[in-house]
Amino acid sequence: MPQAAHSYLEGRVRLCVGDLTEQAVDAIVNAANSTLLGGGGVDGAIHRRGGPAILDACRALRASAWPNGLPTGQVALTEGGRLPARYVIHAVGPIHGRHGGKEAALLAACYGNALSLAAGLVLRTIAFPAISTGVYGYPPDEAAVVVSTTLREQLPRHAAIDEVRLVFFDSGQLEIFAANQRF
Ligand code: AR6
Repeated sequence: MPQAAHSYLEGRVRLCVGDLTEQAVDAIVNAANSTLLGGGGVDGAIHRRGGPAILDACRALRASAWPNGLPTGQVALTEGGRLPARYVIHAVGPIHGRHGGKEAALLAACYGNALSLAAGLVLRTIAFPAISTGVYGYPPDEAAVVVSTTLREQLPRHAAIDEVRLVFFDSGQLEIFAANQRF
């Protein structure tokens, strides 16, 4: 379980080290790419563990709502397949250095849009990976500022959400977040 020292906003935000795909929450957020058709990192892990139903649902989204792919900063919902989580919220994070200075706003949009989608479905627990801080190269200390500020500003609007869990792959990443957060 996360330690008390790593909980913020009256316990509504908790940090933990672990595998996102093992989180038994209402929804986990995927650090996807705009194709929605899978990739490496946390995206690959979600599709492996969740099974083909998630990819089928992503293909259906491409055939309907997002024929040209999901734009950066936007989110889309699928079922969770065989994951412990009921839903996956696919979010496309910014590639660091590729959005002409709009990277922070786009990263904030991923978190904000995922929260809004979850709240609209009356979901109570949602777990995020550190979007964009892997293959997409977003510096984790800068991401911590953006993510914590976004949650601090937006979580009060979503009273139904009990817990936002920020899941880090290793304790070093969690400590960078904790040292740079602005809750
Ligand atoms: N559980 C928790 N965190 C994880 C896990 C896991 N199972 N696996 C990786 N991480 P990344 P991005 C951490 O690269 O930077 C994919 O190919 C990882 O250590 O998964 O947003 C997509 O298809 C890092 O801190 O996502 C896109 O093309 C964080 O998750 C692209 O990568 C995010 O790393 C997206 O890149």
